[in-house]
Amino acid sequence: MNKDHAITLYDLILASGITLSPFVWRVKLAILHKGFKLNAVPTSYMQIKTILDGSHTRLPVIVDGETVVSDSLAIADYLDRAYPDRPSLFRSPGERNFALFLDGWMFQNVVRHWFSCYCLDQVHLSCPEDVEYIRESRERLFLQGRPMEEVVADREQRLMAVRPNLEPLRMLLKDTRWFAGDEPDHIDYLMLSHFLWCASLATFPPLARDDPLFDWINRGFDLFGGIGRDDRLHPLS
Ligand SMILES: N[C@@H](CCC(=O)N[C@@H](CS)C(=O)NCC(=O)O)C(=O)O
Repeated sequence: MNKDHAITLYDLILASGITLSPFVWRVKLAILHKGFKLNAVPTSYMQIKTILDGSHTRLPVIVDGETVVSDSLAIADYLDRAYPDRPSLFRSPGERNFALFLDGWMFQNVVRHWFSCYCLDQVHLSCPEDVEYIRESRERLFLQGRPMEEVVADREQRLMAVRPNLEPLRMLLKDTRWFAGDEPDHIDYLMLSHFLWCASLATFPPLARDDPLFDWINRGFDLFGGIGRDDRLHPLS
């Protein structure tokens, strides 16, 4: 295979064509970090079952030559295993553990709350064929059957209340340029993927303008020619 070949990524998109899924965002960043070209195939939720052999139910899925890999963590591990001569996504097993911990912490303490504030935006911004599925499945699986309009009603106050939960990230970033140290790697991409997901949906911003996290967020959104500088993304403050 050509050393600069493109890796195909089945991308999960909103109606505007922008990526939605945090799991896809992190894989996009990972492929670019490895120095590959990205061949993103826009895919709606309803189209997932039509890709490749029809066996896939979730994205991301990548195709690299003859190899098909699904699941964002398995994809990162595959890229490091298959291309050890290129920049590592995880520089050590300890760093990988820390990255997984931080990712789980972020889901539990921040993303879960943000989701309940932005679920209705997802319905409004989804591809037409996804709208009904997203509303029904998200209300049933994640919102205890409550109508989204009711769930998001007090979101402005709740978004304010989530801001202090991000304090451990602010503390950490006081002493380090990236979560991974002097240069970003997959720890930063996992964390950036949450803010990119949020920006894909946030018709009302989650953060204050003077949030010190913006130093890192802005540098992250500038990576790879400005991956987070897309007009279809919403401002985070
Ligand atoms: N553990 C998987 C999770 C992937 C995942 O849950 N993807 C969601 C999008 S965020 C999906 O494809 N959902 C399909 C559906 O809900 O029908 C990974 O890390 O890739």
